[in-house]
Amino acid sequence: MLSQVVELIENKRDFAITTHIKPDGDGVGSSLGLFWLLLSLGKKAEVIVHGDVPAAYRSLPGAEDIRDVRSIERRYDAVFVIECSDIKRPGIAGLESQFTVNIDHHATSEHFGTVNWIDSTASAVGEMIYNLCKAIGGRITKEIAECVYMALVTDTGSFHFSNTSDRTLKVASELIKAGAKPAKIGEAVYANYPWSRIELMRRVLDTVKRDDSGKIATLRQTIEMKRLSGAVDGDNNGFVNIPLAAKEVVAAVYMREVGTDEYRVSLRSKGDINIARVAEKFGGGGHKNAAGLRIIGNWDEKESEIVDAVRRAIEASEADSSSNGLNGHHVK
Ligand SMILES: [Mn+2]
Repeated sequence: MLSQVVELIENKRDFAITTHIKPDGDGVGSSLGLFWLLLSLGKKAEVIVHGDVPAAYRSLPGAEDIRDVRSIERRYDAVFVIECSDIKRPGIAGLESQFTVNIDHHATSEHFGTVNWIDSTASAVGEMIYNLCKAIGGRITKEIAECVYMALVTDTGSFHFSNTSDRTLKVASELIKAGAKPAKIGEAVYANYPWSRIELMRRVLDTVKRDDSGKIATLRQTIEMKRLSGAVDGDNNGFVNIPLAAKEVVAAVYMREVGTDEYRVSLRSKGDINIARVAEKFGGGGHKNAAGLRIIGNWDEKESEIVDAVRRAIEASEADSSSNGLNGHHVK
């Protein structure tokens, strides 16, 4: 819990911070926010991540010093593990034998850390880092503000997903006061992709269809589309949400070919439709409005099995309520 984290930061001095592979804005922003907090307290800290930092987050202060690490080389007083469901998620060998501090806002997180601080009411780990800064009596520097703001903006879909609370906006307001620039950070995330994203989007959108009810939209992406577009990882971020812009569409299924007869599937829904239940039926998981799974088999057959399951989830939600707000939450 928070008090344990405060105590260990006060009593130790040599830290590393890591997050999951293919980190999102919360992973990178929270790691760097904590990094700047530790430095401001006179501690030693470094951020270590398996792989490259995605382009959207490279303009954050401290991002250029993040080290690509696959295996831990030495003993730290403690290693903070940000936004990970288990100790394997960072993809860094040797983490198990360190003193680890698990910081996450997903209720499903395993308590794998030596110390565990899980707050499922936080919109993002970024919100927790802000709380930590306050609890430890630290000052919100401009660097901390920019990094934590990035975490909030990306995890809440620019403050419109269902995890956005009055606290989230209060924290965001404090961060802006401390020097975070919403327009600059928004541009880094939403207007900073390579052209290959547009090429890939054009091809994927060409496959968009709806079922007979008009409520479920499907999208497909082949390996060939990715190749023709010259696309890189991350170029397809958010494609699954595009059909949800239509009023009558309440669920979207985005199937991405990753091998022979093998697909990664992203699912999204609006309101009370529990799309996580659908993902679980196929061995996947996620949140109520955002989930994912991996599936093997014939494309048409698997797509219709998934669409049928989504249809049943829609019927179940229509049967038990009339709520229909626009919701969503990210999946790690
Ligand atoms: Mn998060």
